[in-house]
Amino acid sequence: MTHITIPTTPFDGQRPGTSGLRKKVSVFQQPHYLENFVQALFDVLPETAGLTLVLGGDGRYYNRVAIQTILRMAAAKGYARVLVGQGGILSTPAVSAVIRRHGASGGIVLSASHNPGGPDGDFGIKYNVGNGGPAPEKLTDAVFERSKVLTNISTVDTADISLETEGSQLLAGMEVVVIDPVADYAAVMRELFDFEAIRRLFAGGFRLRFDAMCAVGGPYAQALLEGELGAPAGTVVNGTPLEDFGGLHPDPNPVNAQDLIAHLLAEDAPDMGAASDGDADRNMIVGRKFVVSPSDSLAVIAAHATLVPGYRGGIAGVARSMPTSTAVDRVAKAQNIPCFETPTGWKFFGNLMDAGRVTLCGEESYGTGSSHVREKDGLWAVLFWLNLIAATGKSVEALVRGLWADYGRCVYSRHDYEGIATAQADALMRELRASLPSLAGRAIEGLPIAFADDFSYTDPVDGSVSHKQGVRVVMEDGSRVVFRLSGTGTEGATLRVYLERHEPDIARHDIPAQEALQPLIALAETVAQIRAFTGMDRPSVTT
Ligand code: G16
Repeated sequence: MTHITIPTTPFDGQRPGTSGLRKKVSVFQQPHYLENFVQALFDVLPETAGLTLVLGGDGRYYNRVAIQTILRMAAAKGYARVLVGQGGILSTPAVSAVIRRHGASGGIVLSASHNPGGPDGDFGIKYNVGNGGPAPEKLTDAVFERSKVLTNISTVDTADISLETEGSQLLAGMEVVVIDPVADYAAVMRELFDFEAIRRLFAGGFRLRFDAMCAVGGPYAQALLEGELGAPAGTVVNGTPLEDFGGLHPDPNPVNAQDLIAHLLAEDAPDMGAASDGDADRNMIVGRKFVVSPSDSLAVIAAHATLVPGYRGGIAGVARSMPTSTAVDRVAKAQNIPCFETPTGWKFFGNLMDAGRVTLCGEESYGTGSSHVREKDGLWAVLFWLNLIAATGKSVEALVRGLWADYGRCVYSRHDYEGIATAQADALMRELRASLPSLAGRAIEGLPIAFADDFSYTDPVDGSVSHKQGVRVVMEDGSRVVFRLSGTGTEGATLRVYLERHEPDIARHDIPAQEALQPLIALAETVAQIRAFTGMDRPSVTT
């Protein structure tokens, strides 16, 4: 074995987005592409020698190749120890749990989250810091700057090592510990939830269908739900992680998890349905013939948190991303706890959690979580719902209707326009931003506009400021439309239009969302000229 230095030339555009660097697999397969990013990361980390790194991914195509490459580079960099999930597998929340429980200096997650996988799909890499959460912008910016100028990659000349059996081995003097991907995560879940009550729920005949979408959530759901909590075999479907996710698009929403929705609409539907995404940090909750919006899910969890052992002492506060509905704000107000509105991106919650200011947080993009780790956590949300159902004896639908009865319904929808030429998407946002000063005080499509702005956020903990985090047009009654471009796509640009209107009248809670939101939809078209800029006359995905 020898240490080797490989000359390289920087690649364009290795700027990590909201969740690290995500690109087509074919981009990552270019010689030295992955190595460039990893070297840039290792170069800017303040310390690596003698430390412990966590490494794992969602099992998608290229995961195994990338893991061997990173192990060799970590050895060259002088890490003392790398904890790798068996078979290279670790879900994103599990990486966070392992970093925290083992006091590791950080971890590398290999995933493109909910983006499709396989040789023609996407791959991704991101770094999580010592608190278990995604790297802050300061660090990802430094990685990007470094990636533009680095000229050498340091690695070692060794063969691949086996990741199939748990245990310790040496790689060029560095210890590689292959760990059970589920154990640490399961231990955290046992500390939070009333497993006895959930066991009784299943023993009493409660039926759950958990669709892991052939992604990394499967082994976790199988071990906990079927293995430990007594859910019948077959509760977890699509439970084996496949390199191409079996051709599924592992994004747990009603459009991509159609099969789950069909089962929950059927006459013999189970009591509850749930799905998780590629790296198991997102979740969707479905009742019998009843789909729960992620914003409502967060609000229900917050409203009943003290029924769950890990939260019995109360919650310090809640946080949601700006485009997420204000349902949780209403719960927080009633409980007299703070509610923070952050930009989109899980990393913004980390500071608030580390400072003890929030316990629960969530996003409209099917992410919910708490301070037990520093990532959103799909299975955690499912266990939370199971615990609430066990504790209250109420169905999924009854819990949501209870929320609406107490606080009114925040009618909500997101319209996505995918695959827009980047120049067109940028032009749309530019024009929209330019028009903002003229919107306040006007009525458009019969809706009086109170204000329109581009969301800025000052982190209450470290004072850092993030600008241009999404355009919002807010009506006098508080209903609103938000526009932003996705930070997670790999093809062209995606425009997201978020629509929200509060409906206090219980008699109107069953009006379909698209109908209830029609005036806001019309306003969105008028102010942003979506058709003209995108050439599309309807969204590609409506959730
Ligand atoms: C990532 C972040 C989330 C964020 C989402 C936004 O999700 O972790 O916090 O809400 O991106 O996606 P977009 O920019 O496309 O709207 P994930 O699950 O892809 O890591």
